Amino acid sequence: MRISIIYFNFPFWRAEVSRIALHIGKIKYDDIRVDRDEFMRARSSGKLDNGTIIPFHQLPCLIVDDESIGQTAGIARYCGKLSGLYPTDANLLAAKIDQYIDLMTDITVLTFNAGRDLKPKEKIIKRKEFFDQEFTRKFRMLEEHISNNGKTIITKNFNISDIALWSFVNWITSGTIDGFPKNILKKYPKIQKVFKYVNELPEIKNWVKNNY
Ligand SMILES: N[C@@H](CCC(=O)N[C@@H](CS)C(=O)NCC(=O)O)C(=O)O
Repeated sequence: MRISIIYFNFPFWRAEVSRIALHIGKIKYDDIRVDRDEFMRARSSGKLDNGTIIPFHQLPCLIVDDESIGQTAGIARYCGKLSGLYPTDANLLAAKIDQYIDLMTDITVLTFNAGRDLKPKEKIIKRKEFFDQEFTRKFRMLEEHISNNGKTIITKNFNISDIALWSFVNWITSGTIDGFPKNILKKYPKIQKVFKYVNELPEIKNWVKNNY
């Protein structure tokens, strides 16, 4: 079986969760990175320049043999199953994991859309307001529902949602999102602990060393 993950050449969580799951699971795959120009062509045609189909004209995209699969969460589940980081026979645990990945997807979409069509001055006001209100409301809910074990989102179970959260936190604390302060984690001790636990894993350190 030949696996590829297609995304841009940067470590955004939508692709990182699957790239890192496969890395941890020692599953061989092609880590294909496309530039913006090629993506813009694929966005309009639904195909990469070499003819690879990109369903829904969005990235990330997973290729298994000659089948193309879109959507971050579905790709992450597939890669998680191959890597032992997502259950294949525990439906309730699977649903618990899914809810966190889907929440991160919701917050991501809200973040990209906040103030999107406004002029720069109004945009920054809107984005600060978004951070203070809707983002904080959702992020608090995430904090509230994380386990108290100081390591993982779900008690006794390291899985793709922990990798997604680690990468998601890297993004929101990167200082690159308009209207977001850098010290976001201060008020979120449980999220901080999950981040720290994942950040210290040897496989993650190794990934960071080789890719960032
Ligand atoms: N629902 C999709 C959204 C993916 C998405 O929006 N990807 C961006 C790049 S990070 C993209 O392809 N945007 C172009 C578009 O939506 O047309 C997912 O969760 O994977």
